[in-house]
Amino acid sequence: MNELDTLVDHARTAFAQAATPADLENAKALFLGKSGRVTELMKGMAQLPVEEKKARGAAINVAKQAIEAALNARRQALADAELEAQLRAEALDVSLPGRRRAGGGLHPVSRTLERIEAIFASMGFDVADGPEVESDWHSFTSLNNPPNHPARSMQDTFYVDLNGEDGTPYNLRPHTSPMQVRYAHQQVKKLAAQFEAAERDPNASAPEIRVIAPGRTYRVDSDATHSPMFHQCEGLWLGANVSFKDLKVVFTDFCRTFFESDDLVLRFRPSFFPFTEPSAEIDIQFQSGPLAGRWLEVAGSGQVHPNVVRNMGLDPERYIGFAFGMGPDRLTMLRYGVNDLRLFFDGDLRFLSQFQ
Ligand code: 2U9
Repeated sequence: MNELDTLVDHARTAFAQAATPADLENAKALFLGKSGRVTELMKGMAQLPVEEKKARGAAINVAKQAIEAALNARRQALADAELEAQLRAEALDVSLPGRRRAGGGLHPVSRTLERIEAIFASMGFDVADGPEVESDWHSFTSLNNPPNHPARSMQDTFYVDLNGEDGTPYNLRPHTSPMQVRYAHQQVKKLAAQFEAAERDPNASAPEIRVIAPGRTYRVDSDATHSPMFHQCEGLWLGANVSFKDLKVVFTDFCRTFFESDDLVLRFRPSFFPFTEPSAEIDIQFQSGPLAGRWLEVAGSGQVHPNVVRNMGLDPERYIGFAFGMGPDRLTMLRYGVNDLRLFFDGDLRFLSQFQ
């Protein structure tokens, strides 16, 4: 093999060993560059006798073309390999099943609220709604709270930087009671003729107020069993002669239905609230299951205070009845065995998807 064949062989080997386009350009420079081997051979022709130059030049040219052909072949091979790698990386397996959007579902507390509403609707209760930003009168004064009651303090209630016409600041309602006051006023206006007839004719059946008020409420509090935003559901039944007995019957029926436990036992513990008198905390006791035998507080209740009946636009001499307040978040924790209230509001789908 002569020197030119050996040169072409070395060039082919060097190009074959170039792993990237940059390596290949460096290898090209060694053979075809300004100071490459082929350029040196061409320069070396200057010393040859004239009759040898032509043949020598032709032979070097053949070698140069062979080296350029090897260079282009390697360039193409590297480009093909790059394209192949890119196509493999971006390959889309169209035979894979489609990525379906996960189905949504109801939040566990929403399920509880729907369940509470369905049970009380079956007992003839209406469902009230109302504003979450409330006036001082609806949240406190109408409910017989004295001016300096601790519930009004900034430690317990969130206030909005806006005052009502009476100069008192608006608040984020700390309970759902205001909706019941609003509902009663609406009913008195809507059923005015019936209320007036009942005033005139003692035998006329007095219209009743029978309503629950579920919704979000806000208090300055936060730990495993308290959240700044939580849910409450209060209930109210006012009529000519709605007694504490009716409260015990209605709430016992509700709890046994809600917890699907016919032998659930309730106890009514004397307590105090400004808006009811007498007042009672309500505890339940399961007779079987993991919570059997333990008394669990689930609500507060009582006969509506006469001042509150009056603030609802009714005559407390003619309308009496009970009210209660419970925490749907707490009922949900009991029903599903959840021990940290904050889990409901973190938005972690790993927790929430267990309730679908
Ligand atoms: C009107 C008149 C009376 C609602 C009531 C309670 C007792 C009570 C809380 C306990 C903790 C709710 O679960 S909780 O967050 N509530 O204890 N609420 S009586 O009394 C009313 C409401 C509206 C017009």
